[in-house]
Amino acid sequence: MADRFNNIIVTGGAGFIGSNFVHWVLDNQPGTRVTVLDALTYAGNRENVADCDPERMTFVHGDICDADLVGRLFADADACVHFAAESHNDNSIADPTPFLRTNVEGTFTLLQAARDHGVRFHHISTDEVYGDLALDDPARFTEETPYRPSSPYSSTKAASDMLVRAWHRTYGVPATISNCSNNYGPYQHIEKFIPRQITNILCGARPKLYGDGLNVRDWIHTEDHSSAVWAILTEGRLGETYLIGADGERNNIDVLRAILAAMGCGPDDFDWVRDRPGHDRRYAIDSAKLRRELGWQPKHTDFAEGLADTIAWYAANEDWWRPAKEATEAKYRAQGQ
Ligand code: NAD
Ligand code: TDX
Repeated sequence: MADRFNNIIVTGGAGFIGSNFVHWVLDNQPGTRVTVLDALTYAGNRENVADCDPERMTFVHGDICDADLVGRLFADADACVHFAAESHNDNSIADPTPFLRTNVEGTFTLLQAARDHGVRFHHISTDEVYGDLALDDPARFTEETPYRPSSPYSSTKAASDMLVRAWHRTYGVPATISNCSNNYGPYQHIEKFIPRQITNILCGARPKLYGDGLNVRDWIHTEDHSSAVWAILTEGRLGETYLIGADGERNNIDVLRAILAAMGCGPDDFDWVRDRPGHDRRYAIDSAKLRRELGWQPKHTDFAEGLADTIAWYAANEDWWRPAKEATEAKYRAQGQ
């Protein structure tokens, strides 16, 4: 089935997960060409896809809210995998405005083009649409869990999911949705938890832990997210939602102490800082549907090994992250974090 998709648009392909997906497709799907559509916000970096074969990857610098541009690109595409978003919870608390525009209006603009041109649409979403779970709750999120988003970010992602469902049911847009847990790996912006702490240590600064450090996230390597998205794009049932997760629940202080140990620091070499307002306690994904229906399995099941590779990547790519470090930390300092 995969060769149906000769030309796919990847929105947000210069961001963290989008660029990893572009590399995964070029490495694993020889029949597929990719058109990256990315506005290169503070989170996008042209360098992330600079090494891609120009015969197979075209980069378009543009906004997903630009209906004329989006319409032109969709006229020549078989499918769109939609990663572009404002993605950081702390930023959404400081200023929700760009989250409404990109995550809601941008998804609407793409759906209209998918409808006009009959393009297969896969929407990338997050487990955060389901709110949070208590630490002692045996439950995990499934496709049947009610939506209960907490933050401005997750509420705009929930809104975008609802648009996709409506455009599928009302207009017959051939769409699927995936809701994934926390990703880690190379090319992640240094505002996010794992790369912030690694790059702090590399700079000689102390890592920063929010609240009591007991919040749980369900970690998945971004390469496993890519393989799951491809399975859903090519084999998933239209109109369906699939949860993506790799059984990687860990609390923040354990992850931080694993980073500290791997980088030769002591277990208490960090600062406790102000908690995030409305901070979700725990995320946990049950990915049984994806595994059962599509036979997907994660490859990166050893978190310590994935973390060591990620630390090595940031240590070897200081030129990539250094230009953003001071501005990122200045923003956090102003928020008491
Ligand atoms: P990111 O912030 O690293 O990248 C977002 C990309 O989108 C950037 O390249 C940016 O330039 C681009 N972009 C932003 N606004 C745009 C616009 N208006 N037009 C065109 N491009 C625009 O994000 P990420 O962490 O790679 O997340 C990608 C997707 O995955 C998002 O939809 C996010 O909600 C979802 N997701 C992320 C995680 C995670 O752990 N990071 C987990 C689950 C789901
Ligand atoms: O310095 C920090 N210290 C800290 O304790 C930062 C940046 C974060 N944290 C905590 C907050 C969270 O409990 O670490 C956890 C992870 O934080 P983030 O990396 O900001 O991720 P999160 O808020 O869980 O959201 C991520 O996963 C779901 C992505 O950013 C979202 O795009 C995705 O939808």
